[in-house]
Amino acid sequence: MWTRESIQQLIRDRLSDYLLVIVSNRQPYIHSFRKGQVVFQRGAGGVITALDPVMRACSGLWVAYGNGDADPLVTDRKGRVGVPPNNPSYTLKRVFLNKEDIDGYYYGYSNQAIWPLSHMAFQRPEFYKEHWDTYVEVNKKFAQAVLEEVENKKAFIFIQDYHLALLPKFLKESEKENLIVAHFWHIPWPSHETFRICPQKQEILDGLLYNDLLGFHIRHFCDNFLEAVDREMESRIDRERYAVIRGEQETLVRAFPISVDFEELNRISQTQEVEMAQKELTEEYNLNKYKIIIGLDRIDYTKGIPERLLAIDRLLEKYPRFKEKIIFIQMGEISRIHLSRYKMLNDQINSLVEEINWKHSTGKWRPVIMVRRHLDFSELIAFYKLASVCVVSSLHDGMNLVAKEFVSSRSDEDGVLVLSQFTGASRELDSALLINPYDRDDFADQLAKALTMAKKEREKRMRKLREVVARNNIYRWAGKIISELLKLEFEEGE
Ligand code: GDG
Repeated sequence: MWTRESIQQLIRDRLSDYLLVIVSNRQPYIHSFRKGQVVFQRGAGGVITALDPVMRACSGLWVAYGNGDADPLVTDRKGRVGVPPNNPSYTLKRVFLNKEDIDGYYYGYSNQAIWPLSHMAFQRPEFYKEHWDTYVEVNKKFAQAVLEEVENKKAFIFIQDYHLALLPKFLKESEKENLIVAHFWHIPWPSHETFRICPQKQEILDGLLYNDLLGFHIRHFCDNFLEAVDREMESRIDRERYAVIRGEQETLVRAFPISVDFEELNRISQTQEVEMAQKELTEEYNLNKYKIIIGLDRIDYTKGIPERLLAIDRLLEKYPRFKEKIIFIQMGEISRIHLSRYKMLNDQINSLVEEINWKHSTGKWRPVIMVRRHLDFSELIAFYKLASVCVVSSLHDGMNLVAKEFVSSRSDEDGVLVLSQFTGASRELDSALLINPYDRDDFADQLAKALTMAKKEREKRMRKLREVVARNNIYRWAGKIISELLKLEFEEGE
């Protein structure tokens, strides 16, 4: 079983003469001003949970966009700062981007072109030449930041996500020796029918094929990627080995399903702090007498939030006996709000909540509560524990960590997970109630089934789900990728 300690050991034993570099858009630590004071915060999410301990063990380098308002104040001339700030053990190098960079690279090409292109959510991607040009420039800035620090050292470079598709190319073009480059693509890779509309498809594939290792969550996305390469690029594909060969360069394409820190979530879920939070939330939202259904997402059109609300509406229409018995709580922070599509979604969700509450409410009971504030971690776990049912209804999702967090938090082995079959997570979590979010009637039926499921069956399913996440934890994800990289190193050495 992979643990934080075993992965730290692997790094110390096998990676000691390499510099390990992680590159991502999002940074592991953010400095900001609060009441005139500089404070820091650790970033959230699976990648940071998994890779922060790895970096601490090997004193590596993490290169990321410095988005905190106090970031420039604490960094040196080259944008570097020791982190964790209270006990520095590795270097964070911040790439500072201006407003035009962010508009073109982040809001523009990454989130108006690649994001909708990669998700089957019937959102038309928008391709603008200016966005692409900025995307290229920002990828160059990241490459420069990495190369400046690597100098002539032997380095493993591990790139995160779709913001940096061209970075492998710019790194390898530097012709530095001893660079091994891996990349993990956190979102789906679309089918070729979809991908081929992208005007920059060849440049993107070309950029990614400078990687030595390219990872996706599931085999299906690897297959889609190989299909795109087959149709668009001059190359040889070795289907047995899942490898693409172009000249001297070979790219291995592998599935590594990302996960969560099961042990840690399981532990935290049993702390007094979480118990307190449960009590406070129950009081704050007056939840005492009801069965709770929860949903938690970044507010994004891929997450199927309107579909979920419509299923709750249908549930109450079809099974009125649940009236005054259940409450559905949707939590989630607004994201990418500068994009009009996200503003529209937000308005759509608000009006659906209004409508459904108006339609079904009786006396003081209202079926839907929307929680819009950022939840701290113990509140989040408290909500997972309060829930009889957790609903994940993404229209398309690379993995979906909420499903795995819910399962990890249920040390009581109770609670039902209702999970979209269009998430990467559904491949592993097949003891959940799997739904098609587009099928409103069946979705409502599955919710009814979840709400009335016998305790024995709930426990049986939850135990199976927990076994899967405990085994396939976040350290296994990182460990498998690093082990694969180490194989590459040894091949080169022989
Ligand atoms: C991409 C892919 C893939 C949300 N609100 C709060 C909060 N969260 C946390 C959740 C969870 C995370 O955000 C969301 O993770 P997901 O995996 O669901 O989704 P994406 O952001 O779309 O991530 C996805 C992932 O990359 C990893 O590879 O699984 O498919 O789209 O951890 O807990 N956390 C706190 N307060 C909140 O209010 N503390």
